[in-house]
Amino acid sequence: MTLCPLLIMNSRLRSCFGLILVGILSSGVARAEDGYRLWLRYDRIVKPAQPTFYADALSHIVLATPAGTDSPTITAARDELMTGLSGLLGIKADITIEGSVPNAACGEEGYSIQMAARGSISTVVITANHDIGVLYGAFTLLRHVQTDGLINELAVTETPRIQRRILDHWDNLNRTIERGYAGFSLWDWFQLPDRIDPRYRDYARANASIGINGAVLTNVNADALVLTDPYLRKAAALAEAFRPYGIRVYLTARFSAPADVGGLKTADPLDPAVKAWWAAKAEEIYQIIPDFGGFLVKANSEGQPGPQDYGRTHADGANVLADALAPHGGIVMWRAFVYDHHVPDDRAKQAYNEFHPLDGKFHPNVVVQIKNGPVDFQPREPFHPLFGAMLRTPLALELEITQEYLGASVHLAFLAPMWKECLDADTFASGHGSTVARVVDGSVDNHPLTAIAGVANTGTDRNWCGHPLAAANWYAFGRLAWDHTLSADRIAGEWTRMTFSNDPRVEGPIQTMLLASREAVVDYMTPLGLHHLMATDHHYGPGPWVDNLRPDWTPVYYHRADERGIGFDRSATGSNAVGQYAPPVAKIFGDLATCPENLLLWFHHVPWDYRLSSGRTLWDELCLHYQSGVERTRGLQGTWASLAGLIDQERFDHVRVLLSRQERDARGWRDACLQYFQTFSHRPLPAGVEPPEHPLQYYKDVHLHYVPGTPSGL
Ligand code: GCW
Repeated sequence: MTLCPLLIMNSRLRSCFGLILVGILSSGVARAEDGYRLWLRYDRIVKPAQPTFYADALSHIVLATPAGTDSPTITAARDELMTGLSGLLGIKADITIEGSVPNAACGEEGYSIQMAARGSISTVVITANHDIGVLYGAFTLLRHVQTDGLINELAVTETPRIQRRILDHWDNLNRTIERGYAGFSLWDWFQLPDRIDPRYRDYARANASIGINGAVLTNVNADALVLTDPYLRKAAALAEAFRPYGIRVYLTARFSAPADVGGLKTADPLDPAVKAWWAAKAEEIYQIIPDFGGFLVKANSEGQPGPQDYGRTHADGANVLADALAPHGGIVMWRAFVYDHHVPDDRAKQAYNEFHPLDGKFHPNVVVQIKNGPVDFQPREPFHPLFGAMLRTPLALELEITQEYLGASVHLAFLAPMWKECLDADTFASGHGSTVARVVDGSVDNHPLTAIAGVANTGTDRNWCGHPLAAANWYAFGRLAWDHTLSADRIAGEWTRMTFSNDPRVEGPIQTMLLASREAVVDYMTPLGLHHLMATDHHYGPGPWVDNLRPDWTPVYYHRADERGIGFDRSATGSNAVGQYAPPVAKIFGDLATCPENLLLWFHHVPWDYRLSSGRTLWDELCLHYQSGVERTRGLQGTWASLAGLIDQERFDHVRVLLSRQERDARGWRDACLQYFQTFSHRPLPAGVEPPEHPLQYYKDVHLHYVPGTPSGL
């Protein structure tokens, strides 16, 4: 028999050892906040709102479905509740599974949470028609406790507004991630399907906690290899790890796959052999992954193959894949982000020009996936005109969670306010009130298939998203995908409480920082509707002078600064991109007097001395916006500094360093852009704008090497 070493020590030694142990446990090592737990930290709530009530009600929980039986998903719900409640409140809950009658109000994925008295025992009952609803209900209950909500007021029945809530991973099979700033791909393709990294389960848990129910595993700049048997088996292993959490896998389909890996001579979608190849491929995939979600396709864009290579349309291409998937219940998400080798008169018009004529021509299991704005995920864009122009086609909204154009994982930019701007925009597709959100959730045109996608910001970094505050964007995407009516404010508050603390001294300042951050980025990068001013390839720093690429890849094409003024004339006298919007919208955007100032230079070429609503000239206002962007980053630093001692040192230091780099970068953007634009405006910087630190040439000479996420690696 071996005696525990602690027992054979004398009592003095024992207490000394005990002290050391306590010391270690309470030191940074044992309590490190490395961000791995994301918003699912279940640390003890110091002063719960209703301690005795909690203890009473949450000690008995019933999970009820019509089937009334256990399953991996119900087990996941029970495990999460046990872990969560014991961590948050020290409660060991008694959780039972019961049968229930179907509840139409809960739909396919929804749930109802009610308090019920069972004899003298008060109980929380989570009811759903399917197991996944119970899991979502469990996460809602935990969020309520974690954010210190009043549990006796908890009576919720909820269903998601959009059916397919998907993360698009731009992950390559070699584990690099296009526009990924948080390490390498989570998917260890080489070791799959043998090794199931425990992280896969934590990834699925985090997604389920915010209602995400799909993951496209691979980059839209696709490798056809993923459609071959060995890779399908790897994808199947991931699907199995995610399944209890309600997450289906999808893959990107390279349009030339029938030729690339199928041995055919063509990928012409109307060729019978090609049709047969896709049908057989779908059959094979569903043998291996029975609940496979479908394909995401980027075709005839940025060098990707597509149906136009054979003189066919996007609809011809999408439909051949859709027909192959239809017998198995799969869908095609066909992207409208098209960027072909012809230089258009206005790049912002291209997607509409190609897709609007195809409205009504797609098969029912195709959804056309459209970025929020017509150019490319810029810090501010107007909503994409296609949302108002394809009533006969289900349309998915594609958002970019990863901060390709908003400072990567170095800058703080909370994106919920930006996404709300798009979701709440009125397209007038079918009269007033046809917001982008209502087009996407199907309520404007009654489409049964609805979807929303977010380009993921996850990677192998310990904290998942690189910047300790960037997970707020992953969280916000899931919450808005579930319910687009939630406010950015509420989402910021929830995330902060769960990720940091319910202490108002912490919650308030972080929430304020989050909400202010995106506008700060707009101000120091692309104020007043400017866009696409970034350096080539890595898209991190400023490059407004770049003019040596094909025209519509260059900033000069977009800002059009000259001696007269600045901005892209997209009004009726210019490219008439405004004509792609419904008349009431076109009227507002198309008129310099009514165009919102924050989109002014998107739609108009404006003289330098044009007076804005402030009474200042355009030049002065532009300069002051850049200056204000810098000042806002200083504001973020100041607010963060006030949290010293209130949050853990690890995250505090990490964010502090990043905010200081953000302020330096903001100065760089301001000084580079203003000095460059000054070569056209010939006007002095107005009072209040700090003089540039270096001459223009200094900024032109900056060359950043090996910026993460850059496809060419330059
Ligand atoms: O924003 C651009 C990116 C490309 C990306 C492309 C797309 C995956 O710079 O890296 O490619 O959009 O959305 O297809």
